[in-house]
Amino acid sequence: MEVFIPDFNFVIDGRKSVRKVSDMMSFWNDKDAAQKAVDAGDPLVYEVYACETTGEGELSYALTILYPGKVGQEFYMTKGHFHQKLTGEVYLCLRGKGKLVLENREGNTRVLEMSPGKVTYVPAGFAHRSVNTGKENLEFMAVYNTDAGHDYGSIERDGFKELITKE
Ligand code: PAN
Ligand code: ZN
Repeated sequence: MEVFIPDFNFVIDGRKSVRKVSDMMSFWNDKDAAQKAVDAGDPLVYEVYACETTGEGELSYALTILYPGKVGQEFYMTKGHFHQKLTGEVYLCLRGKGKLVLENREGNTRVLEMSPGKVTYVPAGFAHRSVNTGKENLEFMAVYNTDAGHDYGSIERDGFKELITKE
């Protein structure tokens, strides 16, 4: 019997989201500092390259490149989100230094270190935000359920309790 073996060697498919300071105005703690940064050239904060599969039960994955910098006292960070479905996620840090901030709907918070080779698990039900506290790029791979869905609205409205201003 002939068995068809599909090629599962997916690569990052080049889909790219780009976030500048101006794309995240409601996420920054210091709005005046954010406006000044926009007026001074609106720097790039992060970009995401993803391989998004389709189909129930499948996994998708993405590489994030988060640049070093600050808006006011706050380090450059991702917007952060909850997953719409109760699903966890695995982060593998490849380069740089930073923090992964977790917070659930009850307001329980954890701040975890990110450094090259470190694998971090985001439990289901926890919003997550990455923060670059170093002087070089923070680069990491995230693996998540294809059906997870991304809810940014709750973070845009309420923010995270933890503001990362120190290394
Ligand atoms: C990551 C994030 C990525 C960008 O792939 O989507 O780091 O952060 P924001 O989505 O908060 O802008 C992930 O957690 N995916 O589920
Ligand atoms: Zn996620």
